[in-house]
Amino acid sequence: MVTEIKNGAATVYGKNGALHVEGTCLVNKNGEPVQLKGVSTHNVNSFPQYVNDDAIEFMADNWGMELFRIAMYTALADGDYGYADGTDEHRAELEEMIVRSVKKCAELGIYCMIDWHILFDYNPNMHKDMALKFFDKISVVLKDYGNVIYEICNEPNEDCTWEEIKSYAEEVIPVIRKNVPESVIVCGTPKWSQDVDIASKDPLKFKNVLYALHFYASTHKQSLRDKASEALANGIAVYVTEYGICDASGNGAIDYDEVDRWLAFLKKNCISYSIWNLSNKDETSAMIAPSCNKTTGWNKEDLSECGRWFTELNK
Ligand code: IDC
Repeated sequence: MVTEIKNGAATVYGKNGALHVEGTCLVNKNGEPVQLKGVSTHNVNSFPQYVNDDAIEFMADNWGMELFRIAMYTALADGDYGYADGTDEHRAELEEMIVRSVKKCAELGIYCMIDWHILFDYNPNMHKDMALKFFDKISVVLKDYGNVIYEICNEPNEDCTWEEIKSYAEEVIPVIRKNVPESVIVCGTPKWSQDVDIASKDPLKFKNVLYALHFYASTHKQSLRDKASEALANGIAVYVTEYGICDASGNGAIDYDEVDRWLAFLKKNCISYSIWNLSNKDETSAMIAPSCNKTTGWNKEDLSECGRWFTELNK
C-alpha cells in the first residue's frame, strides 16, 4: 500500500514503517526514535492549488519533505468558509483532496498529517459533532494507510481549558481508534498549542498520543522551551506540528538565532516539526514568493526567504 523503495532507495516510510509512541518519543517499527521534517499547507480552503500531486512529489524529492500536513481550517477564515461551516459540497471536495494526498504520500513513501485546524473556532467542542463525523468517515477510508497521522485540534485558544480539550479528545480518539486501532494522534493544547506543561499534568489515557507544541521563533523563546521541557519531564510526547521562523502573526522579521536554538532543542529531544506555510501569500511565513504563481517545480528564485531557508535546511 505504501511505497517502501523509490528509485532504488528506501523511502522514509520504508525505513521507519508505521510509527508509534514510546515514552516521550515518536518511534519507528524497530522502536528507534524518528524526527520527521514536514511542510504544512496554508489554509487549504484558501490555497487549494498547492495541494496537488506534482507539488507533493516535488517537495519530497527536492526539499527533503518527509511529512505533508494538510491544514484544513474548520471555520471561516480570511473570507473562506471552513470544513465545519461550509457546504456539503465543499466538505466533499476537501475529503477528496485529503484522500488523494494521503494516497500520493503513500505512493512516495512519506507521511501525511490530517490537521483539523481550529483557530477562530477556539474551542474544539464548538464543532465537535462535525469532527466526530469527519474523523469517523476519513479514518475508515484511510484505515490501511499506515502513513497517516491525525491531528484532532490545531490550536485551542482564548479561554479554552485543558479540561475542555481533554473531554473533546476523549470522544474523538475512540472514533478514530475504532477504525484504526494503532493510529498516531496529536492533540492540541491550550493557548494556541503552547501549554503542553498543563496537559502533561493530566494527560490523556490513550497510547500513541502526542501533544502539539507550536512556536514562532521571533515571538516564542526560552520560556516556551521550558514548558516543553517540563512536559517531557512529566513523560508526555510532544510534536511541533507547526512552527514559523518569523513572529506569531505569520509575518514580521525572521529570528535566525532563535530558530537555531529551537532546532537544537528539537533535535536533542527528537521532536518532529512541520513548517508553516506552503503558499505565496505576501507574509514572511509563506514559502513561495508573492510574485510566483507556480504550484510546483519551484526554483530558488520562486521562493521567499523563508522558503529558501527551509529548502537549504539539513537535519
Ligand atoms: C495565519 C496565516 C495568515 C492568516 C491567519 C488567519 O499565516 O495568512 O491570515 O492565519 O487565518 C498559527 C495558526 C495559523 C496562523 C499562524 C500565523 O495555526 O493558522 O496562520 N499561526 O499566524 N498559530 C500561531 C501562528
